[in-house]
Amino acid sequence: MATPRTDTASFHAYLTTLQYPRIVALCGAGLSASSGLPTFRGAGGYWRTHEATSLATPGAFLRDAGLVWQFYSYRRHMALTVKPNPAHYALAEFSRKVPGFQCFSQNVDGLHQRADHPRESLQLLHGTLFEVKCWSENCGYREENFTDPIVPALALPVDGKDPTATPDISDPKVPLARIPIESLPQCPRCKRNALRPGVVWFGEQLPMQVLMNVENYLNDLAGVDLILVIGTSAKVYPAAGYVQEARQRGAKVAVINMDANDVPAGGWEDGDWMFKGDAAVIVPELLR
Ligand code: BJW
Repeated sequence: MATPRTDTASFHAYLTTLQYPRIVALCGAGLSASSGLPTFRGAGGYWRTHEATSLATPGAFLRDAGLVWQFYSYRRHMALTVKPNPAHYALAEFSRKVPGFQCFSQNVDGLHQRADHPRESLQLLHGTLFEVKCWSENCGYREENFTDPIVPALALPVDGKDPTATPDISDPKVPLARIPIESLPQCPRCKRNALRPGVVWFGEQLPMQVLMNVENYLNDLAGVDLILVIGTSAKVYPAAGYVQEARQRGAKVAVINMDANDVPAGGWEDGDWMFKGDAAVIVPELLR
């Protein structure tokens, strides 16, 4: 297997050779880690005693919609509390400078949008925490929603001793209320079903328009010059497959990750880069 380069000089030199750069960033939870949001896998990948990914399924919602809503309500609250970091701003700025740049993001936290990332160069592969939709696809109701908490039953508990403090319900030692489905957000259109978060769970199709935008970009005859793989374990498909697809269209691969072992499927090829460290520091350096 080839050894990736680690110097920013060769990376910047490559960028200067591109007349009409066609560059993709595939982003994951590590991009928002230094903003203070946990990732899915590894040490921070648990919510209470649950693997975060085990709550991101339609089956989990069917089994215990109250628990799944508590998980998402907590994450909506956290995402609203934190701020975009320098990497979100650098990606937004780069997209204003480079017309052939596209950001394919798996993140649902709304931080790209709050960094003013231009909408036309942002493909939200896994939806957003700030859209909710009817559980029934036949009804099809969906709305943007930033209300925190979205219903009173999902308000964070108040500390018995200090009413100004909110105990951290991601800590399994903090008791969690059982919330009946009737107290969860209800669909205002069909009035028969609960609403659910507008994110893409395992086994669900990614938004059709987003899939089309991604495939149109990757299949463009102009090819792809570079794919930046930022803060993602690149284990979840179809997103993970975009690295190989970009390679097949001529792209070099640059990985930005805290963990140098998080290598994209297929391994390294000549001309790739691995930048080990915090995306919030490295991405602005690379895209300046
Ligand atoms: C830092 C850092 C710092 C830390 N700086 N770095 C092909 C093969 C095998 C399986 C499949 C396949 N195709 C489809 C599947 C099934 C499945 C899948 O991929 N399974 C795999 C796990 C094997 N895929 C699906 O089900 C997808 N749907 C689908 O394919 O539908 C087909 C279909 C067609 C027609 C009809 C019906 C269906 C859907 C996948 C949806 C994933 N959803 C989630 C939850 C979203 C909602 C939510 O947020 O709760 O998306 S799961 C979770 O994983 C979330 C993330 O977006 C996604 C990726 O995780 P990410 O972002 O990479 O995070 P981590 O934690 O894994 O990595 C963080 C990285 O950051 C690490 O590397 C750290 O080192 C690093 N890091 N701090 C830089 N400061």
